[in-house]
Amino acid sequence: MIDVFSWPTPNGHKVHIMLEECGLAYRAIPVNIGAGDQFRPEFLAISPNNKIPAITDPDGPGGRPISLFESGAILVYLAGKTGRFLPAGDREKYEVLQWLMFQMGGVGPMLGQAHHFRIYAPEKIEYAINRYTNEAKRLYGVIDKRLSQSPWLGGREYSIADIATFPWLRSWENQGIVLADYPHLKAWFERIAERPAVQRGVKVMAELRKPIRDEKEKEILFGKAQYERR
Ligand SMILES: N[C@@H](CCC(=O)N[C@@H](CS)C(=O)NCC(=O)O)C(=O)O
Repeated sequence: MIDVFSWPTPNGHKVHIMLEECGLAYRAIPVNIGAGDQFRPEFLAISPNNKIPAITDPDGPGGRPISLFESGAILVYLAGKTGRFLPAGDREKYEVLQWLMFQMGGVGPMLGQAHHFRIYAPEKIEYAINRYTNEAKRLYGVIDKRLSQSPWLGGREYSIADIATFPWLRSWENQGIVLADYPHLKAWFERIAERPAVQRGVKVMAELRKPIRDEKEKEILFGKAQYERR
Protein backbone atom coordinates (compact mmCIF):
# COMPACT_ATOMS: atom_id res chain seq x y z
CA MET A 1 0.00 0.00 0.00
CA ILE A 2 1.13 3.56 -0.71
CA ASP A 3 2.10 5.59 2.36
CA VAL A 4 1.63 9.35 2.03
CA PHE A 5 3.63 11.43 4.51
CA SER A 6 1.76 14.65 4.56
CA TRP A 7 -0.14 17.45 6.22
CA PRO A 8 -3.39 19.20 5.23
CA THR A 9 -1.85 22.09 3.26
CA PRO A 10 -2.23 22.87 -0.48
CA ASN A 11 0.77 20.75 -1.49
CA GLY A 12 -0.47 17.87 0.65
CA HIS A 13 -4.02 18.19 -0.69
CA LYS A 14 -2.84 17.75 -4.27
CA VAL A 15 -1.65 14.23 -3.50
CA HIS A 16 -4.61 13.37 -1.26
CA ILE A 17 -6.99 14.42 -4.06
CA MET A 18 -5.06 12.44 -6.69
CA LEU A 19 -5.07 9.29 -4.55
CA GLU A 20 -8.81 9.67 -4.03
CA GLU A 21 -9.44 10.39 -7.73
CA CYS A 22 -7.48 7.27 -8.71
CA GLY A 23 -9.18 5.09 -6.07
CA LEU A 24 -5.78 3.88 -4.84
CA ALA A 25 -5.46 2.33 -1.40
CA TYR A 26 -3.23 4.50 0.78
CA ARG A 27 -2.28 5.24 4.34
CA ALA A 28 -2.04 8.90 5.40
CA ILE A 29 0.82 9.47 7.84
CA PRO A 30 0.78 12.93 9.45
CA VAL A 31 3.99 14.95 9.42
CA ASN A 32 3.16 17.85 11.70
CA ILE A 33 5.20 20.63 10.09
CA GLY A 34 4.24 23.08 12.85
CA ALA A 35 5.79 20.76 15.45
CA GLY A 36 8.97 20.12 13.42
CA ASP A 37 8.26 16.52 12.29
CA GLN A 38 9.68 17.43 8.86
CA PHE A 39 13.17 17.59 10.40
CA ARG A 40 13.12 14.03 11.73
CA PRO A 41 15.90 11.93 10.15
CA GLU A 42 13.46 9.26 8.94
CA PHE A 43 11.42 11.88 7.08
CA LEU A 44 14.50 13.68 5.69
CA ALA A 45 15.65 10.32 4.33
CA ILE A 46 12.73 10.38 1.87
CA SER A 47 12.21 14.17 1.65
CA PRO A 48 15.62 15.90 1.91
CA ASN A 49 14.11 19.38 1.43
CA ASN A 50 12.16 18.99 4.73
CA LYS A 51 8.81 19.51 3.05
CA ILE A 52 5.62 17.50 2.71
CA PRO A 53 4.30 15.66 0.76
CA ALA A 54 6.33 12.51 0.19
CA ILE A 55 5.21 8.99 -0.65
CA THR A 56 6.55 5.48 -0.48
CA ASP A 57 5.19 2.75 -2.72
CA PRO A 58 6.35 -0.83 -2.13
CA ASP A 59 5.15 -1.66 -5.63
CA GLY A 60 7.13 0.88 -7.67
CA PRO A 61 8.58 0.57 -11.18
CA GLY A 62 9.84 -2.93 -11.87
CA GLY A 63 7.92 -4.14 -8.81
CA ARG A 64 10.53 -2.56 -6.54
CA PRO A 65 9.87 -0.02 -3.76
CA ILE A 66 10.16 3.68 -4.53
CA SER A 67 10.00 6.85 -2.46
CA LEU A 68 9.30 10.29 -3.91
CA PHE A 69 9.14 13.90 -2.75
CA GLU A 70 7.89 17.04 -4.62
CA SER A 71 4.13 17.03 -5.20
CA GLY A 72 4.45 17.52 -8.98
CA ALA A 73 6.70 14.46 -9.34
CA ILE A 74 4.30 12.47 -7.15
CA LEU A 75 1.33 13.45 -9.35
CA VAL A 76 3.20 12.45 -12.51
CA TYR A 77 4.17 9.15 -10.86
CA LEU A 78 0.62 8.33 -9.75
CA ALA A 79 -0.70 9.30 -13.21
CA GLY A 80 1.83 6.91 -14.78
CA LYS A 81 1.01 4.14 -12.34
CA THR A 82 -2.74 4.32 -12.94
CA GLY A 83 -2.98 5.70 -16.49
CA ARG A 84 -5.30 8.45 -15.17
CA PHE A 85 -5.33 12.26 -15.42
CA LEU A 86 -2.35 12.59 -17.80
CA PRO A 87 -3.16 11.97 -21.47
CA ALA A 88 -1.21 9.26 -23.29
CA GLY A 89 -0.70 11.22 -26.53
CA ASP A 90 2.49 13.30 -26.55
CA ARG A 91 0.90 16.59 -27.67
CA GLU A 92 -1.83 16.44 -25.00
CA LYS A 93 0.59 15.16 -22.36
CA TYR A 94 3.02 18.05 -22.80
CA GLU A 95 0.15 20.52 -22.74
CA VAL A 96 -0.82 19.19 -19.30
CA LEU A 97 2.78 19.11 -18.09
CA GLN A 98 3.40 22.76 -19.02
CA TRP A 99 0.43 23.82 -16.84
CA LEU A 100 1.61 21.52 -14.06
CA MET A 101 5.03 23.20 -14.18
CA PHE A 102 3.35 26.62 -14.23
CA GLN A 103 1.65 25.62 -10.98
CA MET A 104 4.81 24.23 -9.42
CA GLY A 105 7.08 27.11 -10.43
CA GLY A 106 4.64 30.04 -10.28
CA VAL A 107 1.26 29.56 -8.65
CA GLY A 108 2.47 27.68 -5.55
CA PRO A 109 5.53 29.79 -4.67
CA MET A 110 3.97 33.19 -5.45
CA LEU A 111 0.60 32.57 -3.77
CA GLY A 112 2.51 31.13 -0.82
CA GLN A 113 4.48 34.37 -0.50
CA ALA A 114 1.32 36.50 -0.88
CA HIS A 115 -0.26 34.52 1.96
CA HIS A 116 2.91 34.78 4.03
CA PHE A 117 3.39 38.54 3.80
CA ARG A 118 -0.31 39.34 4.12
CA ILE A 119 -1.06 37.01 7.05
CA TYR A 120 2.00 35.62 8.84
CA ALA A 121 4.79 38.20 8.57
CA PRO A 122 5.43 39.91 11.93
CA GLU A 123 5.66 43.31 10.22
CA LYS A 124 3.40 44.46 7.43
CA ILE A 125 5.91 45.31 4.71
CA GLU A 126 4.06 47.29 2.06
CA TYR A 127 6.51 46.56 -0.74
CA ALA A 128 6.33 42.78 -0.19
CA ILE A 129 2.54 42.77 0.22
CA ASN A 130 2.10 44.73 -3.02
CA ARG A 131 4.67 42.70 -4.91
CA TYR A 132 3.11 39.32 -4.09
CA THR A 133 -0.53 40.43 -4.16
CA ASN A 134 0.03 41.91 -7.62
CA GLU A 135 1.76 38.73 -8.71
CA ALA A 136 -1.16 36.67 -7.34
CA LYS A 137 -3.60 38.83 -9.32
CA ARG A 138 -1.50 38.44 -12.46
CA LEU A 139 -1.43 34.65 -12.09
CA TYR A 140 -5.18 34.46 -11.46
CA GLY A 141 -5.55 36.50 -14.66
CA VAL A 142 -3.38 34.05 -16.63
CA ILE A 143 -5.49 31.13 -15.36
CA ASP A 144 -8.75 32.96 -16.07
CA LYS A 145 -7.67 33.67 -19.65
CA ARG A 146 -6.60 30.07 -20.20
CA LEU A 147 -9.97 28.85 -18.87
CA SER A 148 -11.81 31.21 -21.22
CA GLN A 149 -10.25 29.17 -24.06
CA SER A 150 -10.11 25.65 -22.59
CA PRO A 151 -12.49 23.74 -20.28
CA TRP A 152 -9.63 22.52 -18.11
CA LEU A 153 -6.21 23.95 -17.37
CA GLY A 154 -4.34 21.20 -19.22
CA GLY A 155 -6.74 20.99 -22.18
CA ARG A 156 -9.88 19.05 -22.98
CA GLU A 157 -9.78 16.73 -19.96
CA TYR A 158 -9.54 17.19 -16.20
CA SER A 159 -5.91 16.39 -15.34
CA ILE A 160 -3.11 16.59 -12.79
CA ALA A 161 -2.70 20.27 -13.80
CA ASP A 162 -6.16 20.99 -12.34
CA ILE A 163 -5.51 18.76 -9.33
CA ALA A 164 -2.26 20.63 -8.59
CA THR A 165 -3.70 24.13 -8.97
CA PHE A 166 -7.08 23.87 -7.25
CA PRO A 167 -5.83 23.49 -3.64
CA TRP A 168 -3.76 26.68 -3.91
CA LEU A 169 -6.74 28.77 -4.97
CA ARG A 170 -8.89 27.69 -2.01
CA SER A 171 -7.15 30.38 0.10
CA TRP A 172 -7.92 33.18 -2.38
CA GLU A 173 -9.12 35.57 0.31
CA ASN A 174 -5.80 35.40 2.16
CA GLN A 175 -3.98 36.08 -1.12
CA GLY A 176 -5.84 39.38 -1.60
CA ILE A 177 -8.03 38.01 -4.40
CA VAL A 178 -11.72 38.54 -5.18
CA LEU A 179 -12.76 35.34 -6.96
CA ALA A 180 -15.68 36.99 -8.76
CA ASP A 181 -13.13 39.12 -10.68
CA TYR A 182 -12.11 35.92 -12.53
CA PRO A 183 -15.38 34.41 -13.86
CA HIS A 184 -13.89 31.56 -15.92
CA LEU A 185 -11.60 30.57 -13.07
CA LYS A 186 -14.50 30.79 -10.59
CA ALA A 187 -16.70 28.47 -12.68
CA TRP A 188 -13.81 25.97 -13.05
CA PHE A 189 -13.08 26.19 -9.30
CA GLU A 190 -16.70 25.42 -8.46
CA ARG A 191 -16.77 22.47 -10.89
CA ILE A 192 -13.73 20.96 -9.23
CA ALA A 193 -14.98 21.64 -5.68
CA GLU A 194 -18.09 19.56 -6.48
CA ARG A 195 -16.13 16.40 -7.35
CA PRO A 196 -16.62 13.75 -4.64
CA ALA A 197 -12.96 12.69 -4.74
CA VAL A 198 -11.88 16.31 -4.25
CA GLN A 199 -14.23 16.67 -1.30
CA ARG A 200 -12.75 13.53 0.25
CA GLY A 201 -9.18 14.64 -0.54
CA VAL A 202 -9.43 18.02 1.16
CA LYS A 203 -10.75 16.35 4.31
CA VAL A 204 -7.71 14.08 4.70
CA MET A 205 -6.09 15.04 8.05
CA ALA A 206 -8.07 18.32 7.97
CA GLU A 207 -8.97 17.95 11.64
CA LEU A 208 -5.26 18.06 12.57
CA ARG A 209 -4.49 21.52 11.22
CA LYS A 210 -4.90 24.58 13.42
CA PRO A 211 -4.27 28.21 12.42
CA ILE A 212 -0.58 29.12 12.83
CA ARG A 213 -0.62 31.52 15.77
CA ASP A 214 1.95 30.14 18.12
CA GLU A 215 5.41 31.84 18.03
CA LYS A 216 7.22 28.49 18.40
CA GLU A 217 5.38 27.14 15.37
CA LYS A 218 6.26 30.26 13.37
CA GLU A 219 9.90 29.82 14.33
CA ILE A 220 9.81 26.21 13.10
CA LEU A 221 8.19 27.13 9.80
CA PHE A 222 9.73 30.52 9.05
CA GLY A 223 12.57 31.05 11.50
CA LYS A 224 15.92 29.68 12.53
CA ALA A 225 14.75 26.05 12.80
CA GLN A 226 14.81 26.09 8.99
CA TYR A 227 18.43 27.11 8.80
CA GLU A 228 20.12 24.80 11.26
CA ARG A 229 22.33 22.25 9.50
CA ARG A 230 20.95 18.73 9.75
N1 LIG B 1 7.67 22.20 -4.10
C1 LIG B 1 7.23 21.44 -2.96
C2 LIG B 1 6.76 22.38 -1.89
C3 LIG B 1 6.31 21.64 -0.64
C4 LIG B 1 6.02 22.59 0.50
O1 LIG B 1 6.26 23.81 0.44
N2 LIG B 1 5.52 22.02 1.59
C5 LIG B 1 5.26 22.81 2.79
C6 LIG B 1 3.80 22.68 3.21
S1 LIG B 1 2.70 23.22 1.92
C7 LIG B 1 6.11 22.27 3.93
O2 LIG B 1 6.25 21.08 4.06
N3 LIG B 1 6.68 23.15 4.76
C8 LIG B 1 7.47 22.75 5.88
C9 LIG B 1 8.79 23.43 5.95
O3 LIG B 1 9.09 24.27 5.07
O4 LIG B 1 9.55 23.15 6.87
C10 LIG B 1 6.11 20.49 -3.38
O5 LIG B 1 5.31 20.90 -4.23
O6 LIG B 1 6.05 19.36 -2.89
